[in-house]
Amino acid sequence: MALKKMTADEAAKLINNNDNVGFSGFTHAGCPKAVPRALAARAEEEHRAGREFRIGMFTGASTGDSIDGALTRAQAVKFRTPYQTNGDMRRAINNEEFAYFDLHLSTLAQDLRYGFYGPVDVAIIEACDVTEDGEIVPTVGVGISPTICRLADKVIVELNAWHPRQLRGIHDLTQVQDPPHRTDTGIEEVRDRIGKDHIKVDPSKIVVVEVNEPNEGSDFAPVDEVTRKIGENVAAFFVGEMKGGRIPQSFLPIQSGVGNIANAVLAALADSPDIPDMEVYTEVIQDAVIDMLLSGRVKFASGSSLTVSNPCMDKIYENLSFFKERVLLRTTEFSNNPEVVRRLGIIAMNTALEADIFGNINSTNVMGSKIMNGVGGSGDFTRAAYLSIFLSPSVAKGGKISAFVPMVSHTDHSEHDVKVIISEYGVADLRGKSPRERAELIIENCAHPDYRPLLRKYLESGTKGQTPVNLYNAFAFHRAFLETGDMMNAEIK
Ligand code: 0RQ
Repeated sequence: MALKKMTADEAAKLINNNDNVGFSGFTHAGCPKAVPRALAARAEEEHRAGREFRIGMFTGASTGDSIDGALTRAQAVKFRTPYQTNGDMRRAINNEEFAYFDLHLSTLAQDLRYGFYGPVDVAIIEACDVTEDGEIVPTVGVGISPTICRLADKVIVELNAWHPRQLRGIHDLTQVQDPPHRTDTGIEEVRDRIGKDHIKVDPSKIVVVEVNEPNEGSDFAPVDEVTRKIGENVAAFFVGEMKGGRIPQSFLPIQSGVGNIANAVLAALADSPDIPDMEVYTEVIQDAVIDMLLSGRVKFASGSSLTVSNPCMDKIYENLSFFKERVLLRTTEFSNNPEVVRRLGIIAMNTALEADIFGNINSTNVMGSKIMNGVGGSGDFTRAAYLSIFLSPSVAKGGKISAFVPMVSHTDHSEHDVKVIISEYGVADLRGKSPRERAELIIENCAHPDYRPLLRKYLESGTKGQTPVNLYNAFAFHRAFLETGDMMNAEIK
């Protein structure tokens, strides 16, 4: 049976007001573009005609501007989950224009199958190939695609000729069984394959929209003095751990979060002669990992997306057979699966917005109330990791914000999950330490020297007890920033 073909505008008409829509991809990678933009235009048209038009949105993680940006600007969003990074969407969420709920990324696909968030009416999937019998081959980001294809009544395939058909074979696509029938994942090594190279969908549910559009990827900021120093501190810490016999000589697979700091840390690991060639088991495979695969420093990388700049994407496509032997793209429920993370002994490295002196981490909410991006996969990895490490520059906004505060204004990862914190000043190894000992290490080794006296004063003001907090002063830093624009003006009484 020939698959139904239509334009993006026609496909957008298949989506109704109040529908819940699932989007393929993970970060900008693997996301559809033309159909969501057409959907945004449709929403605007409906609004002009005086009709309601808003949809619920399920994604793998953040998306490209054609999804989160365009639909936000068209006021077409009813709710959105999980991670997002789009400036317009972030502003709208913080302006309470629609409901946003933040989830650990590995849980969304199963929660959708459990029916926790209502139906998935339509799935929009970017693909490099689709066959008449309903085999869909995603492009470079997977996310929750197999689950939304299974649950949705309609599957709109955005067939993007910018991505070569030969990508088939780079994916490992399957879904876990739901309780009470779940077994173990079967992933015992980073490179283990347990699924198929395509998603199988009843072809009568599929409509195809043919496009040819580049990825919406952006470049990474160049490594600066602070991120370079954080990277060097991470590398030196790993070397010490190997010498001390706490990390095996063959090393362990690493996970690194998204963003500039994560990219800089990987570059530092690549440059360290004392760290052996490694494997990566992570969610986003960024530019630094591609360079490390080419140089041989990374032997194999498993992730949910190739979140790379377009020049880096060109490098991959020029040498695709090389990368297909060394890269696997999985659904998020496998790339971020805590069972696998604990079994493989993954070293997890994620970035904090702020940490408190006892080791609690805020990765998501600026000053407690304004969402930045979301928890992403950091929690999937952190609690189950062999070693969970949080990275942060000691200050933000030109020194007016200290990343190390008396008490975090929002908690994503608790002191019970966080083993090591690293800034450009040094390493706080929190393993086996009491809250007071942790505070001393974080203040002396990680905080910016200008903030150390204030933090010490806070610690001295704390009540006697297991965790020496002072509830009267706990938010003195945040209060000073809100009132004067500078945490240095904090008053500790
Ligand atoms: O803003 O550029 O406007 O100055 O936050 O900070 O230092 O460039 O770091 O790009 O690595 O992002 C935590 C946001 C860090 C990210 C976060 C401001 C700072 C700057 C970015 P400006 P940097 P990064 C994988 C794992 C949570 C989820 C996670 C993140 C901007 O890493 O979203 O780990 N992590 N997921 O100035 C106010 C503070 C601040 C602050 C920094 N305390 N208060 N602003 N900034 N600290 C992801 C996935 O799952 C896909």
